Amino acid sequence: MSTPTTYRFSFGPWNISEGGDPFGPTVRAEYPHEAKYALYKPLGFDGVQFHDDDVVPGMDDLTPDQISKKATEVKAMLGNQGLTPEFVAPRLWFADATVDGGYTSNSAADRQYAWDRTQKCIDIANAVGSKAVVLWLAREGSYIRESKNARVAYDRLLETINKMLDYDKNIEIWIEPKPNEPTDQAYVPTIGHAIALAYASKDSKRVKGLIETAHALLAGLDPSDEMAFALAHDKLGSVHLNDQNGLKYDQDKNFGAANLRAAFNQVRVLEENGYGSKGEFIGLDVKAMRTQKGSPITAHLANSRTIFLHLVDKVRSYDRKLEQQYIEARDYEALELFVLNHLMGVK
Ligand code: GLO
Ligand code: MG
Repeated sequence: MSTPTTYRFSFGPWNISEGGDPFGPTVRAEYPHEAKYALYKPLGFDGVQFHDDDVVPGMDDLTPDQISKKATEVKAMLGNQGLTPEFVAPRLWFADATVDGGYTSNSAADRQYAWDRTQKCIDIANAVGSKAVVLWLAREGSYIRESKNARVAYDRLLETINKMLDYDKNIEIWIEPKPNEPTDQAYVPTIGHAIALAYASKDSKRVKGLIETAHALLAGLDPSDEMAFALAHDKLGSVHLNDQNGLKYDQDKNFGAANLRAAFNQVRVLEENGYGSKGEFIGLDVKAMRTQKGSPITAHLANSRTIFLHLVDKVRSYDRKLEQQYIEARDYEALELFVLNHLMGVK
């Protein structure tokens, strides 16, 4: 497997935020959405991840022509900045019609809204020049277990995936699993669920996963093992590297900030499996700290990227012969000390 010598990085405009949270208003001056594109290259990023309405704000009230015109403008803007639109995700968690989910809502009218919105999202992905749509299934779950029929919900999710594959014969669908938040229990909590849906679909090659570190940790799983599972099926479309300090709200901390060793292992698995060599991006889904002053706030993105690159060095300078010796001798005490010393730079 070939290892890319360099990596391409991406993030979404939502990662540059004004610092609002559920307990308080924004704390920084608003930074115009479209001015964000000029920040990417200087920060060392080449890819932009989008929600459909990041590309076309207010899209629910626009005609197909207006949507296409706006998306074409954004495509030109990206072209001018030398940026690649990595994916577009339908934002199915804001509208009144998605209060109880979209594809899995009990209301037929809500499900119709979700499908209409998904078609528009695919149209936007095409117009902006992106080959993938990400499904973060935010509200496809339940707040109380008895409110929805899980069996029916799985049928509806698969039906939607098949309809998307039919609607566009080229687009890839990358499912981003998350076990909870905003719902109590989500229907696609892990990459295993996502990949089962992929294989059950009518064109499994075009259905993959996007693994976010924090989401795997919230499911009580090891992110590097989740990544290895997807890679073994050639189904890791993208990643959202970040970090998470235990089982609490979704923190989106800087990559490596809570568990450097787990971050090292994610980079190790990505490197060992040639992730990136087919153009896959290293996506970062990191949250700007509310306490940070100024506008725009970008240090969290630059710092997470820097940590990733330091860890690439650590993976490449990891003594594989010694590793093998310890594994063969089954001396995992020595192996663990070797890993920790290596991470700390102790010779
Ligand atoms: C939230 C998700 C979210 C998605 C994004 C793209 O927990 O991580 O940020 O990644 O909306 O679909
Ligand atoms: Mg994410």
